[in-house]
Amino acid sequence: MATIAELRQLVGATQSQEAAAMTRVLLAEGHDPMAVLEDGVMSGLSDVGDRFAAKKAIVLDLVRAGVTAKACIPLIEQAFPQGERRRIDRRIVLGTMLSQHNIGKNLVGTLLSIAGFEVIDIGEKNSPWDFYQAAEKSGAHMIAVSVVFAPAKEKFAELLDLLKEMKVREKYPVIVGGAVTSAAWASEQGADGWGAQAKDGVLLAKQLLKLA
Ligand code: B12
Repeated sequence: MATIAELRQLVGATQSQEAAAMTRVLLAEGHDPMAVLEDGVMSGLSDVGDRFAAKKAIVLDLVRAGVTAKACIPLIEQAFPQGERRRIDRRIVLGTMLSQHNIGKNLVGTLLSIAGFEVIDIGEKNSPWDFYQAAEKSGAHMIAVSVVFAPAKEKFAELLDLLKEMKVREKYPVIVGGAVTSAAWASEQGADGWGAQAKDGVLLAKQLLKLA
């Protein structure tokens, strides 16, 4: 029988094809898709990240890790329970602040969409102004920001300042998550919510938009 630990090992070794094959097997054997994602793929990616931080891996390994994640995650997404397919009339602007890391952001978007929210995905490498403009243009009810590398943290603070300056801070609850963030940091910045995992985005949206 395949184990999630084996998947973690394959993702950590950035063996994309083998990892995708193992993901298929685990899902077919009935493992919980969230556990396959978090304990298999995410933990394997963290292992690559830790090696990179310890200078035991190079940028090419990060690229390979990204390719591996993109080979596995769509398979897992297909296995997520689809809910009632109910539409909720609330728009959420979602994007990655500054960086090109988009895997976590895409997962948040998938889960928000499955939950019924309308997701305005503004993609990667966004500035605070991009989030503000997209929210105003789309008549959004909330802003969700993915912060995956250190320089984006400063920009997140700038986004909250910009919203205050434009006198729309009260209009948009702002939630944040991503590899380099924490609950304490998010609350220091004045974010309305922080999520460790993509699924927290759905809980936060329901709470903050008073749907829970
Ligand atoms: C794959 C990867 C890459 C790939 C990304 C491919 C892609 N298309 O996304 C590439 C090769 C592009 C890359 C590049 C770089 N990377 Co990189 N990368 C990673 C790696 C290994 C995995 C990232 C990932 O996708 N994780 C999986 C996703 C699902 O996790 P996640 O984004 O954290 O999201 C989860 C949660 O945080 C949460 N979440 C995320 N966003 C949100 C938002 C909300 C609202 C909520 C509620 C939840 C939520 O939900 C997700 C699922 O549970 C990480 C290591 C790690 N520990 O994460 C390093 C890492 C993020 N990278 C890092 C670095 C330094 C870089 C580079 C600067 C390297 C370089 N010298 O060039 C460049 C930056 C490029 C740029 N300008 O953006 C560092 C950042 C450290 C720091 N303090 O800044 C890390 C942490 C590695 C490390 N330990 O040093 N990288």
